[in-house]
Amino acid sequence: MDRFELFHLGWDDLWASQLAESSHAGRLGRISRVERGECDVLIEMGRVRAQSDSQRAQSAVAPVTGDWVTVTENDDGESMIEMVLERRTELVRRDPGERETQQPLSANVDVVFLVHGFDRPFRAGKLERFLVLAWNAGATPVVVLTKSDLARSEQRNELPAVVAAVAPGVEVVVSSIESREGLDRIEELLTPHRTGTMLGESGAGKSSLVNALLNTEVQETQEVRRSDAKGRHTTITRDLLVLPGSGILIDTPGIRAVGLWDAQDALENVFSDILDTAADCKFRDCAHDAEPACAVRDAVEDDRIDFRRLERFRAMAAELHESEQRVIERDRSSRSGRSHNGGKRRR
Ligand SMILES: Nc1nc2c(ncn2[C@@H]2O[C@H](COP(=O)(O)OP(=O)(O)OP(=O)(O)O)[C@@H](O)[C@H]2O)c(=O)[nH]1
Ligand SMILES: [Mg+2]
Repeated sequence: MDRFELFHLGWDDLWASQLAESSHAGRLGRISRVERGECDVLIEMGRVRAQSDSQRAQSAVAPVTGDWVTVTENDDGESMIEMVLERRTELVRRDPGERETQQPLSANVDVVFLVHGFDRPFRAGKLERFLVLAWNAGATPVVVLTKSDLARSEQRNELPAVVAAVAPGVEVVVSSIESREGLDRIEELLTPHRTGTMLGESGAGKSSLVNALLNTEVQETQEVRRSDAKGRHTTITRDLLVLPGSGILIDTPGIRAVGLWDAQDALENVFSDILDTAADCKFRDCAHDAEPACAVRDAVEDDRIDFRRLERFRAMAAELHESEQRVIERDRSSRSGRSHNGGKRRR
């Protein structure tokens, strides 16, 4: 069985002081996969499978890939998750089933690679959404344009500039598993012992990148559909893998759509060009719609701001606002429900 040095898994002095302050009895480890309530945990002695203890309080944090945890054994000798250390960063989306809750995808990631293949059309709106998610997690986004060996030369030159306009200030890495272009840079970004995860559509080449960095075919990959380069949803769990040099990478299932959750600040970060311009609008609460003296609409007229980008910003801002309102409404009705029931009990 593989043994792990904890620092190869990302353990550091800051984590050690956090652990020292908590009361725990179990062994320390990092979650490498969660599947139907069972967690694979990497500990120094190797890999254990632990139950996410049903006896822990309902309110206890449910572990996700990337969490640091302690693991104890119950009377039957089964491994159980005892405690989840407070997360430094957390990648969350709006739960696709229950719209009014959040769903954590992974924890304690430093870098989020936004993976897009040269073999498919680029959609600015999708990248902006992934950027919001990454900034909201507290991680640094990096765009990775995969399959450069398949790109035509003008596409090879143009796409990084198109991406840079949508993601100002965000690093863009062009990569290929065939020529190994860009792989060094990805490794560098994960040094020393930093954790990266990936977001991207099925077939974008996420697992192929992981395999290329591991120099072995650990993750299953599958050819994309010929007609439109669509992937086949090959990866179905979030898997944390330790790279041979330094660094940790979490492979993820492809995602098409992603709902935003409580990400107002991150949205402002992604659309800082629009918000900087909005500072010159006459009205502080200008919606950049029909208000007089709107600096943003002026910028659209002069082609300093792309109209479609403004539309996408407004749509995402409205989505976040509506979600926030629904949460307020839900909390209000659950409070009034509680006091109503209380009244019944008194009678
Ligand atoms: N030519 C070329 N093909 C690549 C490259 N990277 C990935 N591919 C191919 O793209 C296809 C899909 O790659 P995967 O790694 O399975 O994609 P994925 O993003 O993990 O997909 P899901 O697990 O479904 O989300 C496979 O046939 C890979 O061989 C590359 O750099 N160059
Ligand atoms: Mg995959």
